[in-house]
Amino acid sequence: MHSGRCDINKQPAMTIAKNAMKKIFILLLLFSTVRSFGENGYDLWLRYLPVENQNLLTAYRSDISALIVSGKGDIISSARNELLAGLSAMLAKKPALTQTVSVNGTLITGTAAEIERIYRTNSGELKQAGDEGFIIKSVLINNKNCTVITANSEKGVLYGTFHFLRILQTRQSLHSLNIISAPQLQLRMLNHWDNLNRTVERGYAGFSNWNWHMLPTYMDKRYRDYARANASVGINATVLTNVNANATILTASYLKKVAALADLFRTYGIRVFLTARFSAPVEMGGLPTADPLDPAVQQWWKNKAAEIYQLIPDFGGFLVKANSEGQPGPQNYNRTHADGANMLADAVAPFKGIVIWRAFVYSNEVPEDRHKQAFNEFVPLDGSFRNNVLIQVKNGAIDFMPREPFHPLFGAMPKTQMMMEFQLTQEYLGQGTSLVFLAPLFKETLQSDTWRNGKGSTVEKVVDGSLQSHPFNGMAGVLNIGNDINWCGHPFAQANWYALGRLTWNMNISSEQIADEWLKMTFSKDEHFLSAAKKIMLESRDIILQYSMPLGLHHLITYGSHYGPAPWVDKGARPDWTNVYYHRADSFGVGFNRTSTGSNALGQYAPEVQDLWKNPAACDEKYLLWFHHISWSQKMKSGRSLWEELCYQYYTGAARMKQVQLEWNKLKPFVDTDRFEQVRMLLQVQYDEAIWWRNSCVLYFQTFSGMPIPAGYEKPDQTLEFYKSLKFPFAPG
Ligand code: BDP
Repeated sequence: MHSGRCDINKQPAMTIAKNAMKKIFILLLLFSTVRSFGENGYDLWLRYLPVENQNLLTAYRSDISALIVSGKGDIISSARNELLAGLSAMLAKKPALTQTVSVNGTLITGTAAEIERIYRTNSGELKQAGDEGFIIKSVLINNKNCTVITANSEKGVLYGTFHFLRILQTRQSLHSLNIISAPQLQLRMLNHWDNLNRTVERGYAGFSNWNWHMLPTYMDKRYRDYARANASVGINATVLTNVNANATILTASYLKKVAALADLFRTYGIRVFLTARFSAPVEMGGLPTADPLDPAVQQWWKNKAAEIYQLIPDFGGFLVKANSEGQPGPQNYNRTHADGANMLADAVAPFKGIVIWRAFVYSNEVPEDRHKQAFNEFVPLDGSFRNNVLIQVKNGAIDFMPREPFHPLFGAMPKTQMMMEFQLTQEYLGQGTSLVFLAPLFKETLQSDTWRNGKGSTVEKVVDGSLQSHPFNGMAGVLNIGNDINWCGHPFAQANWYALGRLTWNMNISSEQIADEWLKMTFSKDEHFLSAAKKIMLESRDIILQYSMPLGLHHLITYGSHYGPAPWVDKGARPDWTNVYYHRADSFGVGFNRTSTGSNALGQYAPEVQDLWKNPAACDEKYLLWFHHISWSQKMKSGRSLWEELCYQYYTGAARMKQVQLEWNKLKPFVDTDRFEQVRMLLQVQYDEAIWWRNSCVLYFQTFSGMPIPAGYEKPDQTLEFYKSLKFPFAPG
């Protein structure tokens, strides 16, 4: 009998060393595919995990054996650092930096002008790449197989670099590359709703990323990583402060803090914007008025702009929420939105700044359907805004509901540049607890046909300016990050940040592709995992719609915090902050009649769109109760009555959530313990919330329908009174 130890001792030293190496390699492989510890999500989709497949690794190593990075600018430095970090980690080997092409597998990066001595880029391709796009090509130089990443600008090179790294991260071949990619939109922007005291309006991922108190001297590592993440998806602009603005950000000491962030972000091609509090000339300038037509007020803003540009030469400009939800604005002085926007636009124009003026306006003094107010206020102003003003419009006319028909303003102001505002933070979509992938929502809006210029006048074409030929365009996402270690709270919420960036670059990328890329880079490349996780993501928005606000119901949330169901809210500071205002349930039926016999908000759409939705029998059921007040006993397309259909939707949505939990549990072998557990627990919270939504809404609407919950459905285990009594005094956001 031999002991194991004796066995080992008998093996030749070489075999032992080989075996040990093998074991270490297998262990490394295991850790790299499914890291069982320390996976906190901080690295987002930029994890750069070592290439697991030996053949692929060998291929990649020979495809990238030497590296030339041409150029000395700050943005090129960022690209160089990223390439070195990414390649060293993924290939477990640092490629040699060189100046000339002498070996196969040389990767050459730099602007076309910088690398001209090595490679002459085709001028037609450069034209196609435009100001910020890039070219990635497999080419032959000095008879050596090389790859070139080039562009007209350093920014383009940076975006190309990230794209190249994404090719590796998603383990695609590096052979025969021939990519020319240019962004569809110029302004690819994030809006932070961050307050100076570090609370985040509608933020569910901790406190603000900006540590204003410690800036400008203390520069948190997160600032650079934030910039890297943005640049990796092409985001080039960020508004640092809440739209419910605080004038303090415009004081000299705070502007220095802003400048410190701007200096860093510039090295990643990101321009900084601020929100402007319209009453700042009064609050901090000591003027008696903020009237935009008052010369002293105009001068105050001009001076302020000059002061800002002195510190931040590439300052983007201002984002303004005016005369909305209590914010000051030009209407306080009987002036129009155009008067206000133009005054600020004139102040920043000499520095090439822009003003983004939000169309999210509604007044409780106007006894008009909230849906109609922005359109009513803005359409008459078409053509009266300066060239450097963009009107930022939310995807729908109410407020980021889980589903809204597209905002009627899209396409209705042909002489005005309009940009899209989406919400990444899940204010009405389960907040911090829920797994909801928003790309399908974004795409649904972008693909909607406004019919403003005949068939095919999609919102996408309004946004990219191709429909009404505007020279300037953009899209913004109200961000979902905070100082949580994984940035977004819910591990899957990062996907929405990623999705917004990818769509600002190219609105035609499918939700599926976005989910696929993100999952591969963030979780796992295993095919089984991918198809199951993708299914979860792609169905997630549909599921939450079903169990929270199906059939066009909207705004059923808790007063104030907006957390959870409360369709019964009938008192508030103003009628349009109650929920009965939106669902209008009564003993006859439910839904908001927005047709010509009701508020006629439908009349704000093009006739062809009206035709689609005006007749309840033909109206797509997903918008039915948005536009119509329907009888409880009305037959639906399914053959069920409206009441039965409503129950069906609520019960099906909740049941699908249970299914999601089961599907996720099967993915345990593919996910690191930390994130697997986090998602597992969150899905339990979400399932409980689905039941809570289902029960409260069914019980509440039953008080109007007077009809029983159809046979076969389990009865709610609590009473309506119980659900009404629930309080969440410290809900975040
Ligand atoms: C609503 C939010 C509110 C924001 C507002 C806005 O509830 O906190 O200030 O939008 O967009 O969705 O200005």
